[in-house]
Amino acid sequence: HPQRAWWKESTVYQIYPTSFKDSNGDGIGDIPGIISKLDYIQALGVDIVWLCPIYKSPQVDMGYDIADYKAIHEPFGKLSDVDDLIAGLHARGIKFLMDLVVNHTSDQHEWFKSAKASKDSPYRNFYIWKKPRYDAQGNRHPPNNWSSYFSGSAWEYDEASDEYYLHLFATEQPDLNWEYPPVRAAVHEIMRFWLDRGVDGFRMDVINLISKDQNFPDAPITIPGNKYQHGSMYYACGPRLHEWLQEVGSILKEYDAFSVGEMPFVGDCTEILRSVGSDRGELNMIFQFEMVDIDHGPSGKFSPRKWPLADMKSIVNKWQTFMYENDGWNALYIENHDQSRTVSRFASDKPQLRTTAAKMLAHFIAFQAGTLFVYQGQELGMKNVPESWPIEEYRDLETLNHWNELLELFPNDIELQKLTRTQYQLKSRDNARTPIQWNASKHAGFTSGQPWMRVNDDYPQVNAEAQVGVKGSVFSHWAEVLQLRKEYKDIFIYGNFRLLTAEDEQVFAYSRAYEGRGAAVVCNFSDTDVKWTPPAETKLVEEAILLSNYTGLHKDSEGRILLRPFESFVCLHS
Ligand code: ISL
Ligand code: CA
Repeated sequence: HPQRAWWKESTVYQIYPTSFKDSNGDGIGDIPGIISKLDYIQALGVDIVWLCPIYKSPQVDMGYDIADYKAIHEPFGKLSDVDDLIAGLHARGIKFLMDLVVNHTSDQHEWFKSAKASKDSPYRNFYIWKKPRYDAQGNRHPPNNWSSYFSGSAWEYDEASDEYYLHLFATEQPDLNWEYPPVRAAVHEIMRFWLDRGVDGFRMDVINLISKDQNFPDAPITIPGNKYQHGSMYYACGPRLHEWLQEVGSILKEYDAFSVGEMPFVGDCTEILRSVGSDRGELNMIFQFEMVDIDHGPSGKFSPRKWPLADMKSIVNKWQTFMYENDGWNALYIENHDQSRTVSRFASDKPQLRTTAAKMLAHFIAFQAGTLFVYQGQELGMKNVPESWPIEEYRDLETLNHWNELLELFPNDIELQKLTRTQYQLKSRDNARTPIQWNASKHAGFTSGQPWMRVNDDYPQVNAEAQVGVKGSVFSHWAEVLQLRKEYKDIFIYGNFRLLTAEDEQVFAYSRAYEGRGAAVVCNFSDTDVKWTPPAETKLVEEAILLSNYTGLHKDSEGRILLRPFESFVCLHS
């Protein structure tokens, strides 16, 4: 069995501060707003709260561009508000995680301003600078062909010094040079600053990208026709990652702090185990991306892919089994501020099916082995933005840069533009960033002013007030799910994982077991009735059902289970 640990038994609630609750009518969510909703958070039954970045920032990438690691973004509040928040959470027995973004800073950070101002600056080496390349005609080019994740080249030319700096994300997010020891010392110092202030741990942004191949080679052509190419093989889990994560890990250990690292672009469990293995002294767990990239097409996120359920099964099975057998640990998530709403993306958001689908997806993710992450609004079954919204309602630079690039490259391809718009409505990060719907009043009670981003049109029907304490609501169901994870923690936290039907294209079923006691989780991922035969050794009876999104268990004379649209239940078995 896996070793026991408090952080394995925890559920984390993720808050996107800008869209959670506005307390002063400026249309932007803030820390006092969060404090006013602590009872709501407690009612859900979570153990940890993670806040997306609240540091001082020009907000080019919604706070993932930090200008000062020890100051708070003014519209969010003051340092003393953070102290109050921590106190309010701790009083309720809830821990607090900060989002730490240290692969890059904002270009408005004092370090970068100084680095850019002069090649002799003591901060010049805090960032990654390279000479231009020139072709035979004498034209200037970036040092290599790497693309930025937010369109265009990953390099930006600096006229004054005749050098380029690296930015894997936006131009305004220069990458830090972790090879330079003072950078690491500065990161360690920032960690201690927050840990000493009472923070219980960190979610570490794109932490597997910090070590780059120092030869900075050109990336192979994976998307033909594109000027710039994905270079992740030269910096995702790069040469010195583990050395540096062990330094970070030793600080975390000193404070018994929680850590989850975000690690895109790796599907190799063995590589990930080096960061999360219990004997490694690095991180507790990481966010892998295989599951949430399942519908990304051949030319990236905004190209379509029809995904078979079998793919999702093999991804889940792979991570579940591997971490169990190798003493690692999983982070479980299907939604966050970078992913769209799963009722819309993986099930159905039709008004008559949304509630049922949201509960099915809750069972699907929550009873797997790992530490569970719930993203704000997921507990209400919030859905993607309506199809009818024009592009002007979108706010995220990823989508907007992509759209502008598309218009530039294919100004007359109306079909491609239409198709891409459909893809935004399905997968854009904006879908997860609409304000939380608190009640049926104007702007869903999120703000008394004008919200920074339009509230989803369905708020009169879908909102917290209509769900908290209401039997049968998505919120109440999630609360029961979290309760069950605690009540049956031997099974759901420490038990093994077994996929029950590898082939079936409609039903995702798995079983968790611990010393002879087990539970099956059965999920109909389709909007139609399905007949499903459980494996012979897995006896499922109505009396042993712990939780269901329908009532009763329908069987036919041959013992097949008749699952209704998106029906899902959790059932004890011996
Ligand atoms: O959301 C993505 C693009 O579709 C991902 O590639 C995302 O950029 C990647 O997961 C890294 O995300 C994190 O770092 C980014 C920030 O924009 C995201 O919000 C953050 O979660 C840069 O700091
Ligand atoms: Ca505000």
